[in-house]
Amino acid sequence: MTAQSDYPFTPIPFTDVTFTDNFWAPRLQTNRRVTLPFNFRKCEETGRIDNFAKAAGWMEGQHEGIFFNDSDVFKVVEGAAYCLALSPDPELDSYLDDLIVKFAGAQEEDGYLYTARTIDPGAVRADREGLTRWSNLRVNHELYNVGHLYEAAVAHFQATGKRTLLDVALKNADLIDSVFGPDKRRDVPGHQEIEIGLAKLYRVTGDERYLRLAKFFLDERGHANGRELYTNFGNPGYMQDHLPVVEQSEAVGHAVRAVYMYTGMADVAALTGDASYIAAIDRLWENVVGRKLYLTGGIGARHTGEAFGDDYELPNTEAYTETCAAIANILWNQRMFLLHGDARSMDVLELALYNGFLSGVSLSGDEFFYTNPLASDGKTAVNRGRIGRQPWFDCSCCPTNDVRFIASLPGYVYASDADSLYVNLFVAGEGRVEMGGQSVRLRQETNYPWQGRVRLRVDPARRAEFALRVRIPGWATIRPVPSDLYRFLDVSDAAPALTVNGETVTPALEKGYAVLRRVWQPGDVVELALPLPVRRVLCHEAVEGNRGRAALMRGPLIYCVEGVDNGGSVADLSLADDAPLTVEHRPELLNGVTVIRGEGAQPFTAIPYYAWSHRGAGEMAVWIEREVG
Ligand code: FUB
Ligand code: ZN
Repeated sequence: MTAQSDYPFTPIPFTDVTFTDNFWAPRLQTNRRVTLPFNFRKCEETGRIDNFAKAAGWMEGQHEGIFFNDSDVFKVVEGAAYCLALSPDPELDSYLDDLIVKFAGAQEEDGYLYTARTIDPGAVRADREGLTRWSNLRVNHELYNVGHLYEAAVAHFQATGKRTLLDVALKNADLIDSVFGPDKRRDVPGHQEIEIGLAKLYRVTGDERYLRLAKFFLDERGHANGRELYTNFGNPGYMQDHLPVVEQSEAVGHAVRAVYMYTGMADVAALTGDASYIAAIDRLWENVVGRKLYLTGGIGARHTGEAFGDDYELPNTEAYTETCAAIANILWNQRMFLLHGDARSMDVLELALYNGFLSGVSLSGDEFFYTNPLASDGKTAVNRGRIGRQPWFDCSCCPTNDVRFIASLPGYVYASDADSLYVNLFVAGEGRVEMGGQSVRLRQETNYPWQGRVRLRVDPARRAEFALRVRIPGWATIRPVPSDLYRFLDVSDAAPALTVNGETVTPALEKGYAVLRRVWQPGDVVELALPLPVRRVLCHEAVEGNRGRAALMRGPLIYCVEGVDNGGSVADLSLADDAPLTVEHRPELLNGVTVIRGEGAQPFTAIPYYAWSHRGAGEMAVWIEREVG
């Protein structure tokens, strides 16, 4: 295996992009001020942090909670490191220093870090932690936990320049590398994640052993090599161990595991140039986007096994659509963009971002959805056995994932290659990028997603020739998602329009980007006008639950109807195809939302899906019955 450079497209790092908008900037503030400290407090209250002190021998007591709880702390640390990178905070910095001392204390002499065993090796169970190290990888998350450690360590090192956590991570990775490999122990983690972490360790150290190990864990899947292939819940593909990864074409099994794996494959493909990996994840992407994607960008239909369903198995009330799976979908689609430079991946990413992911975090930042169904009777407990948003869960993978993801969001807006600058998301704020050997400042002014006008000031330090590639979202032209899974009911003649310095331009569209190639001058202004009519969306007939139903979409936002706005019930609501629909911005409602009003025989109000369940339990539906006749 020869390491090659990296992805052909490079994201502009989140540290070089700032948000000043009214939609995301407040979310990032809430994440920093509420969600982050809240997550740390919960990790303290639930013994997740004490587990490290106990493993270090500094505290008495048994391991508390689930055997993969270490990973939650690592994920929050990763989020904290991103916050630190964005703005210095001595208190947070020293809180992390203290935590890292505990992690280092919990680490065994040879690098092993897994508090569930170290605290009391006699208290482990064969069917959980495994009686000895690595003996129950199918279940025990020994390798999953440290994948999150590696991601946190790289983030902390990059934010602070301190090697403390990175040294803990490398010592652990060196141990794993000494145990696993083609001539050593041949096994794979039951839950993928270490592959992503190892790719990051490789990037930061340049040490090819980490990249080789990531590739080993991927290549070993689906090959027995002396072990029994992993299955669960009667599902041979539950852990994506049913076939060699390069032969996989259908997304099956546990959704987070699967999509972390596809993300890791993209990283390894970018770093090694392995075309068979790319061919496999391209096929898997077609399968997910064509047959297994909710209109909200959520994935993973089944509660049993937190898993993908069969093709077109996309129930609404029973949808599992875990928040972590929406995050995984975003991580994967960013990588797919970085491989191919195709806006279709950004269309999927944007859909998941504004809908299936965002519904998972309350406006206040301290209540969460684990599952994100597309319909609710308001009575059935679906959110890990509870009704409505919850502050925490025994398995709190989602709240802890939210923290790290939101903090890193500015890194998804822009990207570049040798001669092009890509504008992928529309968020008011500033960015800075090196193009053609000089610094270019970008300033977006927009009230997206409520309004479709985007004013982009392009400020190179000196005249510079490059192509500015502005994403024209699929929803603004032909289709809500880049497949035939969903389609617009009506044809809209409103088309996106672009001007440069006030003059209308009609640039070529390449891979979903309007290509503006010119010599840019300081102060040049590009204006994009994306029409935002309310669109009715229909679903592929093969999805049983959506037959005869329509959903409402405006820009990247999917809407839902909630009982509280509609006389208590939405179950019997129906919508005529020609019923007039109007919009109204309501600054006082749900931190400011644009609502859709149906003005037909049955008047109704719809709100953005992400904002549902903030006003008590009640009925909710994304897909509304179409009135016949
Ligand atoms: O197993 C670790 C995490 O917990 C998974 O990613 C989630 O689906 C939840 O099961
Ligand atoms: Zn989760």
